[in-house]
Amino acid sequence: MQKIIPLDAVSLSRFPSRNGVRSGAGGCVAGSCESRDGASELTPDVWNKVKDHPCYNREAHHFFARMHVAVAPACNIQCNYCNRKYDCANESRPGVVSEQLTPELAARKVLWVASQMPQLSVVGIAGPGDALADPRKTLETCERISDALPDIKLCLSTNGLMLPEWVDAIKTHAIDHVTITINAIDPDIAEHIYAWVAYDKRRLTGRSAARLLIERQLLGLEMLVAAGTLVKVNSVMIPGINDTHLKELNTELKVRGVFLHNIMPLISDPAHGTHFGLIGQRGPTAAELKSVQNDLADGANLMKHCRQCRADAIGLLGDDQGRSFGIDRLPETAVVDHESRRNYRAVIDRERKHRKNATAIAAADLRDMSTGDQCLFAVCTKGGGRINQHFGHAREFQIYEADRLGVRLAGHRRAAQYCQGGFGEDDALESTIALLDGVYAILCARVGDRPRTLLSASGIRVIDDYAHEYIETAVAKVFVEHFGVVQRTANTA
Ligand code: CLF
Ligand code: SF4
Repeated sequence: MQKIIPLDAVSLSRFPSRNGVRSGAGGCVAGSCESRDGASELTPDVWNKVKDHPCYNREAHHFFARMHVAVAPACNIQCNYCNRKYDCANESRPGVVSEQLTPELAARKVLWVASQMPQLSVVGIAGPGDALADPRKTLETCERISDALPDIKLCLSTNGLMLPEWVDAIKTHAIDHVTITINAIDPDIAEHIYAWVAYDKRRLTGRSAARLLIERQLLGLEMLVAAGTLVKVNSVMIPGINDTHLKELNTELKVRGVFLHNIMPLISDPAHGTHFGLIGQRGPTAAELKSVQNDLADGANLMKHCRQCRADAIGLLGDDQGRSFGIDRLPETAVVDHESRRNYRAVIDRERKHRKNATAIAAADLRDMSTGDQCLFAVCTKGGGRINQHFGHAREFQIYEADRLGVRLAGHRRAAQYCQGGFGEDDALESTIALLDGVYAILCARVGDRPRTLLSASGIRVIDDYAHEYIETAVAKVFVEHFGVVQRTANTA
């Protein structure tokens, strides 16, 4: 294997927001291999829109943060998986917020967060209801944010019912990214997902409600694509209801030019008070979700790094800092250091080039292998695309798959944190072991003796030799080493 010289990790959490700038990695050559995330496959206009968007570009999610402002409480449909009355500060799922904002407060809060967090690149309006049920608040918020911070990308999420009426306004307000939640394009399936749809002063139920919603969603989607807006479609995977329909949906979305399709597992718990929670409708297992994603490999491009965020989430995906920015602490004024924001982007540009180079070298090593096998790896990371988190601090594991075609992000699995400040929580460890079913190895920056012993006893390798290395290169090294041993053993047998 060629030698990869690791450069200093970019410490995102310690990046100075106001004074001074860390110097980044330099002197590297961009690799030749581009993924769907890369500039080479996209027009300059589209690349400019997605380059720093943590949801639309999976590489960007290692470096850039999004912020949701909860200015849209109303909704015009009722999904059977939604209950906006329930709020728990620890709960991460769409529709949940701890505070609602006026457009004026939302814009002030964005300035405050941007003054503290140079990683902030996108502001999204994702509820807690529907962003277009009362579009005046959504559009006024966007206007205020654009005026105050022109380098922020705007994003919104909608059920699509009112979309056709607002495509022109979305364009005028420079909202380049729109997510539509479409769970089915067959009314016979969709009628089991929606309790009612309110449109034109009427409340529809059953099949006619589902048909109207689907018509409006697809019309809005086509209009947005024609207008040059990037469209992502979220679909909630509901076993026994729409799981076998997702392939047909994905094919339709590809034909209609969506940029990404995000299959989200149903979150269902009776405590949330949703219809599905109360009737015991289960969500898919990680294996079921992966199986559907594998089945869609030739369709519309899939997003696999979604964290099903709250409607008031702030920060890197998977590391919600929303509680640090409560409205009760909102300052009267906040000064954004624009130079610091520009410097952060320059550092990240250099880091990305170096990472791309290292990843290309690792990919070349994998291509030389003769195995057709694939392995799953669980990675502990705080961001920056590096293995830089202690096992005991992980509240989620990023799952990567490796084979001779490369190393790819396959999703994430949420976990209970093992380390409780001085002692380890054995129950959490037990649930983590169950959660990591099918995983070959965990890569982390450090790990304690007890978790190492118990994880190893359950058949999961625990590796902390690659602290602060790039995820893809470390995974590739372990994969090559593992199958090298397998190969040698077979040859000498
Ligand atoms: Fe927010 Fe959605 Fe924009 Fe992202 S979230 S409005 S596109 S800025 Fe992202 Fe969160 Fe998944 Fe949404 S991880 S739930 S896909
Ligand atoms: Fe809830 Fe969104 Fe469905 Fe409205 S569209 S019911 S806010 S999930």
